[in-house]
Amino acid sequence: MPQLIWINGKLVPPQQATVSVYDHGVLYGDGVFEGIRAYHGRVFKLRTHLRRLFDSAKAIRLTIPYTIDQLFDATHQTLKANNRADGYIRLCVTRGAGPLGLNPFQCKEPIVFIIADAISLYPKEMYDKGMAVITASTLRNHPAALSPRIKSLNYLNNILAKIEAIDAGVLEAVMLNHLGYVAECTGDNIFTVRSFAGQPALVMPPLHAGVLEGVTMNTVIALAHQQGLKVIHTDLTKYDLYTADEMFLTGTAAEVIPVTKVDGRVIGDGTPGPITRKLIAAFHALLGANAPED
Ligand code: PXG
Repeated sequence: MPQLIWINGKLVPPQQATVSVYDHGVLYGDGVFEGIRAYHGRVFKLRTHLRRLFDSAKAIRLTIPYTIDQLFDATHQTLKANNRADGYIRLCVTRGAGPLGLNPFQCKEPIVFIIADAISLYPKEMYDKGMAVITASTLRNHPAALSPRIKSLNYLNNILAKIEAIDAGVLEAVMLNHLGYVAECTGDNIFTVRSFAGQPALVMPPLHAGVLEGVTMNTVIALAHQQGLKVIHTDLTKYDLYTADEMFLTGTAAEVIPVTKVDGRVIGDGTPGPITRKLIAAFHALLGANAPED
């Protein structure tokens, strides 16, 4: 348990870090959040996460009563107050308390809170041997209904797909969009590896397939470019997953994790492939004492 939570400018014990039952974050899932990681006292890509937070807030007409610089400092303050150099940071902005009814503009004070805690999403052996996933029957939110670009407090769409995964005995589910194309997993972005004339390339869904623009995803794309790998954004079907040479997922909590089975079908030769392993190594090399905070 963290010792202190940052909430609207104050560091308080968890029992005192409370929101109202009238908070529209609770009543309607009206709010936005970020999940961020700290490594060796450095907060990985903190400014990129904060920019996405402000973009998500703008997309739902929520004004965050702090600046990016203030939340940057508040995040470090929270880590320090909990003596944490490594861990997981959950930064949430709720619409705040207001009268019953959907109207968000009667909520006068958004609540911003920052939790510094630990997270371990997948067992270590899955990073060595690869993980199995399923494709969910629950479709990703239609972008015209609730854009998957918004990291909102309403995760029911993803939770329903996650339940399908757990029911099927695996930990993650691939979500397709309303057109039947691959979008992303419930909390991770999807990459495949495929060779063209003997040259391996990364092949992945475009953002318009209904994808959250992952911070880890963009980091891995940059690493791939540094390694001279081509990155192709194109619509993928289940067929493209089943016949890929390699597959892996990226996310703040998951980092980079190989996938070796989809719907019970073996991907590639059933072990984490060479491109996946090379990108995992390159990603880990970024997480040292000089981990980027920009
Ligand atoms: N897609 C979705 C729907 C996500 O929620 C990602 C992709 C990966 O994005 P990043 O920026 O993290 O590379 C996410 C992120 C959790 C947890 O508590 C989930 C995420 C991040 C951190 C923690 O399960 N999802």
